[in-house]
Amino acid sequence: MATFLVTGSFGQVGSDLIPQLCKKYGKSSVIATDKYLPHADMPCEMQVVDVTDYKSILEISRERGVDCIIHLASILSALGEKNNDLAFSVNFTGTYNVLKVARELSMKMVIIPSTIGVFGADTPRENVPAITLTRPASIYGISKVFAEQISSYFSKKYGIDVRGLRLPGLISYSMPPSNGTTDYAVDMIIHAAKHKQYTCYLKENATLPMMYMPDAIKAILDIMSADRERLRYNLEYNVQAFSFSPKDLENELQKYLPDFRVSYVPDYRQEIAETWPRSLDISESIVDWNFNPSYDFSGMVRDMYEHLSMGDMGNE
Ligand code: AKB
Repeated sequence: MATFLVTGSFGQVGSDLIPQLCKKYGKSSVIATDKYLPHADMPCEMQVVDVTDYKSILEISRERGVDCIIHLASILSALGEKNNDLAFSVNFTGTYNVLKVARELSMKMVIIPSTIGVFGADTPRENVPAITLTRPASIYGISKVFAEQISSYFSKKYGIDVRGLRLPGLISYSMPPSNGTTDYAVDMIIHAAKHKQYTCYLKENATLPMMYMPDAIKAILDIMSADRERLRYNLEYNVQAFSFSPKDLENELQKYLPDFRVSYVPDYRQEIAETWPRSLDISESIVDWNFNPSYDFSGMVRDMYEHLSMGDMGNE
């Protein structure tokens, strides 16, 4: 039985992943860590670990016999633009520290999510393949290109099994996202569920790849248990379930609330969104590890709207 240490556990992905990890591998196999512990309960042990501090990750991993780190701690695109130093220390140093600990303790596996943020203005906009130009415009994107490259390096040079996938914008109701460019989508649905109008910081036609959180969690668990022999990449797997623009989401929400209206006041996040693709080629994820999302756009909006109308944000 493996022992998993999860960094950045109390963010948007961790809040949904930890309960599913506990369900699949048992509560005693999971250590949820973050820089600060929240008041919210987790179904497993919680510990403070600062990923920018190598010793902090090493000590707990050695003490507890950790053999897989799931490295979720990351400063997302919007905050990274406001605080380059923070993005550098968490995203570059933190990722390097995690890989060094994995090497030091000869861990079985490391999981590191990448992002659509690795693409840049000179990447094709539609149906982007896994291997293409990755020259991003944001420090977040640059840090994830670094994560992709250093993971391949550690994998080839030290034989560490590093796996990941390029997450698109994620939609979830358990925990609001924080400081990303794609966060508007969750915010817009929250506003609609509260019968409030919404001001969007992206342009109405800013189409981006997206996915509902249950499909993202399933994808992470699936790539973790995939046959290594079948995986041709480390982190470069594209995943998405659908693409939509803010206007598409406004129109979909009007099916539930005909009076719902959005005004569009683009800010610096529009400049980030403009460098990201509108859609991805996910064929290699399907072939290599059977990526198979179940929610389509309208199914996701219906489920989100129902949960948020029942006041579920932060409750699951
Ligand atoms: C962000 O908007 O920064 C993230 C991402 C697409 O990686 N949600």
